[in-house]
Amino acid sequence: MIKFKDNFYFGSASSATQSEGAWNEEGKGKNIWDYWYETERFRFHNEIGPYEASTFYKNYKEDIKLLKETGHNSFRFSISWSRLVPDGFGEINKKAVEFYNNVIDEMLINDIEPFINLFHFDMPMCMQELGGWENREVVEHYANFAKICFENFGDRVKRWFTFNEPIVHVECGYLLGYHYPYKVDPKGAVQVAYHTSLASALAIKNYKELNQKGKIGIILNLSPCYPRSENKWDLKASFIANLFANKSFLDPAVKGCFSEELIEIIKKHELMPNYIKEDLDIIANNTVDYLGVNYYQPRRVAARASLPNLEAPFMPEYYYDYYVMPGRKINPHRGWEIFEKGIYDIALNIRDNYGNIEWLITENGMGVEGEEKFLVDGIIQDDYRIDFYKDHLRWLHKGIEQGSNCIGYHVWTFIDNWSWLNAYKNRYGLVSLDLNTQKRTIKKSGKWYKELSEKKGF
Ligand code: BGP
Repeated sequence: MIKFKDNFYFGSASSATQSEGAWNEEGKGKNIWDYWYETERFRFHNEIGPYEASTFYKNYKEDIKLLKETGHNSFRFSISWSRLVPDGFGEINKKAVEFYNNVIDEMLINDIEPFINLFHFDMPMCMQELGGWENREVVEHYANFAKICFENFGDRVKRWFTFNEPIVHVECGYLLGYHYPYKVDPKGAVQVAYHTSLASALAIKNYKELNQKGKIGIILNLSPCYPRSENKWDLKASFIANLFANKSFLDPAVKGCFSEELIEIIKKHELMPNYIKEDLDIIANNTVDYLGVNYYQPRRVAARASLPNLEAPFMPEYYYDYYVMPGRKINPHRGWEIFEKGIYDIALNIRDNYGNIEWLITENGMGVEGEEKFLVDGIIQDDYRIDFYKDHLRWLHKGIEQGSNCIGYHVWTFIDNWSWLNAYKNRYGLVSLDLNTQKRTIKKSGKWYKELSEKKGF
């Protein structure tokens, strides 16, 4: 049997924009997603936007009951900045304080430990109008927002995260044209990345000053990089891919500094951000207590086969090609490779290169299209999802046996929810959601997850 410690965290994760709904109710300000959907619906899958999130704002009590029924001893959600502080800074929305207090209290009554994340791709629109993460002033406003959260909820919440997958708003918002403000601006991207690391450190500083005796960390989507071969040029490609994909945020978060090799590349392409020495000190002195790791897929790379277009805006792929490994296992609905051993490689990397810092899996999951076809007697028979979890948990367990300091496993996600790029196309939940009636029904995986959590293994 694969057995985890008795105090191992089992749970799942969610985010405000994807789950709350009530996007314009009870004083909430607009965030970039609300604004973008209002102005450019055609950019959203089937024109379904965040307005149609899974109604946690109204149904949190029922949802927390379902968390209990699916074996959660912990749950991660995010606080919406634009709900709590609608103007970005200044006045606090009392209705939002009441809502998040209710959620936290309801979770605690049910013995579910809250993990709160402060930023999940959801920049308030008024802050974006100031330049978003490109502007140092917004960094300051974010740190104040974080402080407001600690002051209001930190008496009961002892596990915090400053950001979810910060590299996503850098890449998707400033390089790839996937998320608002869909700029293709490498220099802006580097400035945004640097300011995000600074914002995280400032939030950590604020947290420590309040002495609330909890832990604060950051959630990174780590994609272990694998070279096509041992050829030295493939190895170099993989080394550089790793600098951008993983070390860019891992190093400042855990070690308080940026990788020298990455800085060299950034300098070579004349992309250095504006910075001051005092801010670098803030990053150096305010590292994380623990790490959240979202793991979905590895990154396989090879030496570039062609010269990059020197006139095109710089992309990290200047240094490598993606390698499609024959025989790879794939989730065809999302197009992502499934490589369970990646979780073990992450565990050992943290153990060996990041001081064996405490960490947990904060997202891992499988989105499947057309799940209705697995419906038998009203319940989705998602055996493929159970297998997916088991296969990852085996490798995670192996990493723990070899000394990696992993304290939990959270899946993505608890209930089928709206997704940034795919709306409701792919379903990830332990609980299914009927979009017409909002009815929630526990899937086979949800029942299995309860057993897993009770037995602490399988
Ligand atoms: C992560 C995000 C989540 C979630 C998940 C699934 O990157 O933190 O918010 O969306 O991926 O991805 P998708 O919804 O794109 O299928």
